[in-house]
Amino acid sequence: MELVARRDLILVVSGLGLGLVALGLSRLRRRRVARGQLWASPLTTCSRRAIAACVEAGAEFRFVPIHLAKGEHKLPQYVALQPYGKVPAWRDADGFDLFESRAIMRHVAEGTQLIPTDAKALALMEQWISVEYSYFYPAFMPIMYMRVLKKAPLDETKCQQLRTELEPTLDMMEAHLKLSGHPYLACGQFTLADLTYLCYFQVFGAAGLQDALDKRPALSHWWLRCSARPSWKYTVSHAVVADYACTSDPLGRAKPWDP
Ligand SMILES: N[C@@H](CCC(=O)N[C@@H](CS)C(=O)NCC(=O)O)C(=O)O
Repeated sequence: MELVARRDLILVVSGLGLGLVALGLSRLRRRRVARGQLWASPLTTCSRRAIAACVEAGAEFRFVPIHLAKGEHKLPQYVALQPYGKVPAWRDADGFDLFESRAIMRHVAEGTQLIPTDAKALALMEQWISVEYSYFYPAFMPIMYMRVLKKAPLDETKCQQLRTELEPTLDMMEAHLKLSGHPYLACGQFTLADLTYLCYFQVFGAAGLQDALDKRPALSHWWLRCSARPSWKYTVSHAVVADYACTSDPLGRAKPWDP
């Protein structure tokens, strides 16, 4: 009898020990802070994704503005960092280089609340990031090029056709937000699934799509909730744009980020 009790005690104590180790490890995972340097143009969608991820993740980073109009993204020293000559680009404090905004957002957010640990929430986050890249971006971006950036000749028929392609994704987001009962796309917390879309909704009005948002109440509330976050306000604030305006040498004059 005494033996059984002792064995049970040992089991309980080792169970508790394992639990504490697991708790410690999960705490440790949550404490990771990205450190490095971000080259970006704060007025562009891809840069905004990366800036918001850095700010939201609490990364310690130097922000290096790249002036697209001056062609700074085509300078050889920048192309050595981003071989396509596009923004953004990232360098870890240990010298590890990375480009592509979605890769940067994942890297700087690793070990933070922006990436859920729950398997289903994580899978949903990946689903919505994939929807953004596969369906949302291809339909939205050409409209943005025509109506906002005016880099392509305006073709209203084409815009209408692209909008028709975008609508099912907006419907799916609306239905998912309504049915899941969650305030955010992947779960109850703000994750990269939400963050990756903010750069587009920021310019929805300018892209002539405001009514597409207004007629979807769950999506409208989600946008209000997300765009009120301090990280997003900073990302689209004059502070970033002012840094951007006063820089002449993108690689030589990195400025410490000042929240
Ligand atoms: N897939 C890339 C796209 C990068 C990209 O196209 N960046 C644009 C701004 S959103 C750019 O640098 N444009 C300037 C150019 O192409 O010359 C990413 O997500 O980082």
